[in-house]
Amino acid sequence: MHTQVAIIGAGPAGLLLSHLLHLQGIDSVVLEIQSRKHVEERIRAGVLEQGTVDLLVESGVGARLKREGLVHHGLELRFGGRGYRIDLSGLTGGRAITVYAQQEVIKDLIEARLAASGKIRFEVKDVGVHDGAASAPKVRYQKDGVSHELSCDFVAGCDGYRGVCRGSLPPGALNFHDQDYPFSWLGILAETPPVSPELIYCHHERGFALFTMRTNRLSRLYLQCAPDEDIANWPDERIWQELRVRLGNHGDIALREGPVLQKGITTVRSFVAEPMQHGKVFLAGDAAHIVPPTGAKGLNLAVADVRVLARALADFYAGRGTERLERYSETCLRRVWRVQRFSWWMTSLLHRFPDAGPLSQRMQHAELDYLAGSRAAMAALAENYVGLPFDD
Ligand code: RFL
Ligand code: PHB
Repeated sequence: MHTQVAIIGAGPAGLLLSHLLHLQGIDSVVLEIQSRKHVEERIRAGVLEQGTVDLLVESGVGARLKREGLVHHGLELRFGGRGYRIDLSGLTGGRAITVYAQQEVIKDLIEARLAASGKIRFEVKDVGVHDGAASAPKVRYQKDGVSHELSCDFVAGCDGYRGVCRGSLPPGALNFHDQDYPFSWLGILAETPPVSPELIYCHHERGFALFTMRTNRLSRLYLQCAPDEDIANWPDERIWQELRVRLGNHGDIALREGPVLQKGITTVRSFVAEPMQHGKVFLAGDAAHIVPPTGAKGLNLAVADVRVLARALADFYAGRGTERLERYSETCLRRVWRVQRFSWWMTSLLHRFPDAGPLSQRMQHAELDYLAGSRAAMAALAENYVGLPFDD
């Protein structure tokens, strides 16, 4: 079988790329190791930048997002016993973020692809990319015990951090930049109303906590924990107790304990693979980079990558040349590094670093204090949080 673009991975990057290519009349096949149910239920990100929302709406997959997404014009930073509102919209000329769960974006994209007879192969096995540097790359995989070979013009590696595409490239083709942090995030999804209509990022001497939401009845709550934390050490009562302590008493809607629907631990990491392309293989999203979750950027960065890739492939197939394709990695990496910097900065600002001495702690408090009193510093946070403008 032949397709123009073989897309590995049906996460936000792979599905949106397939959708954007379809709008340009470009054929693709998406290969996914998990089942449709699994990818539609996987709980992850929740914050969409303005540019992400605009792209989803403009490309025709934003109707439910517009109806059900919660538009937020601000967020709160809480530390030293006080809360400070960052007026995201007031500081950015009216831009905002939208809270809409990643798995809802996934559902909307899968529905749109299937309604347009798009080809998504779920539950494939042993995906392998061959001859990625050649003019005719091939992707081999197994489905229901049968071996398949897909020949294509390009491979889009949208298979996340643990995928196979990055590793299929010759040794030395990419450089890797990697940093681990001395903590992880313990996250729960709970059936309880949010304590505030806006997100609350708390810096506390016992560690960072984040109060976010999915709907008016569903809260998403995170706690900084040890990097190698065993989830068995965190029965629900301990999580609620710790959340209450780190939130403090600020006249919020009371934090009510509700059924915990999901509980998990997320590694906090910065990672970049450079360049994001080799031969006919283009990496996008988490396959090429990971940001710590504090800036809420991973999904948004995946969307920004595939926007660039879709435009570059559209130019190529319309006979407008290869310039955008050749600049793919350079264009994406400019944004990737700026977003890495912001995510690292938010992480450094808000977490408790176990080995930080008194000087580093005082510096951190001074930076929080400066932020709380400076419109310019708040504007810098707001501008990055709502999302930097697309480059081209
Ligand atoms: P994904 O979503 O990991 O999708 C990759 C897909 O590839 C499949 N796959 C393979 N398919 C075929 N063959 C193989 N060999 C394969 N190996 C893997 C996988 O099954 C999967 O379906 O990557 P993508 O598309 O690049 O999207 C990235 C985002 O998912 C990720 O960056 C965000 O979820 C990160 N993130 C957040 N991002 C935000 O923008 N805002 C947030 O608020 C936010 N919060 C978060 C987050 C991530 C979290 N976790 C769990 C990592 C909160 C958390 C807790
Ligand atoms: C979420 O809603 O899951 C979320 C929000 C903000 C973050 C990370 C995760 O920084």
